[in-house]
Amino acid sequence: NKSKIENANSPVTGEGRVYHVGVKRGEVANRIITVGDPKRAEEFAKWLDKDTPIFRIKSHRGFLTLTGKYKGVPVSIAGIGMGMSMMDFFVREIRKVVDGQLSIIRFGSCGTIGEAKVGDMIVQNSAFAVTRNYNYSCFFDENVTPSSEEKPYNFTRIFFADIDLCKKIESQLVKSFGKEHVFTGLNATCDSFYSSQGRKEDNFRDYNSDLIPNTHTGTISKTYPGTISIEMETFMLFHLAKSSKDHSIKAASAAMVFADRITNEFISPEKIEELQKVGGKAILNALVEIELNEVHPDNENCVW
Ligand code: R1P
Ligand code: URA
Repeated sequence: NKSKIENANSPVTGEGRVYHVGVKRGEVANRIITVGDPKRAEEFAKWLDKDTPIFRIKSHRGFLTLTGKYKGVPVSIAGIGMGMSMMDFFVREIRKVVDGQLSIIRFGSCGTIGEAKVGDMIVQNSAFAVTRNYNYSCFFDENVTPSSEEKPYNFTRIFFADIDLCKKIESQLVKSFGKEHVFTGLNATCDSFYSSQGRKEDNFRDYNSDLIPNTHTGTISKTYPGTISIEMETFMLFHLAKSSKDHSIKAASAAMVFADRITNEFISPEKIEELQKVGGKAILNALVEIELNEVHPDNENCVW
């Protein structure tokens, strides 16, 4: 049975497909762009070389992988959904089925808490995570007075992107959007779009009003001054690249600003279309420019 999994520790089907992302060796290139929205992945795939057919696979867990060539170089574009755990599934499972070095660029959307405006581009050269402190006493009992050391949100240390890859992305984005629309800096990856991103909601007790209080002086900015963007995956990508045993992953991240968390402005659907078109090409250019020690499987197992 080709779909049977023999090993619970490393779930791969008899056919060699990783359990969640659903791909096998030869279906994913060493150079990868990850996005959250599968429609964005399809949009980027329109830039791929027309003379190589695009391989497309959608997994039962919502991962979409598209593989083809860009300027003659094999690349994959993946729609992975949202959140740190989806990035964790993706990076770990892809690492199992691709040999040689990997270059992974996330191209997402984000909120700004810095100088960038809605519609600008942010190159995230470093990232920390903000996670809900599930043990915070008030989450358990709203009548408890928390001790002064207890905080409702935790902050990790900072992990870094691959510098060369960042520079290439930055220069491609500047070429496409102009210097005044491209910002580079520190990103906060949050474990919720809502609570740990400081959104105020009527239905839950989140104790998050200090995180981003519509000024640049919230707990996020105080903990890490200079934080310019917030989103939900980049930290995990940088963290896994750093903790890969053979240091074989070059990771970087850029994002389109969809939300201004200081003014509360949100991007229009028309502007998203426009940014994705131009941004996708810039990111593909950066992806194929980077030096990489690629290992391609033999022809019969390879989709490109
Ligand atoms: C939330 O709306 C989603 O948008 C951002 C966040 O990281 C989160 O995944 O990125 P994507 O547009 O790539 O999904
Ligand atoms: N993505 C996020 O995670 N947050 C925002 O505010 C916008 C996009």
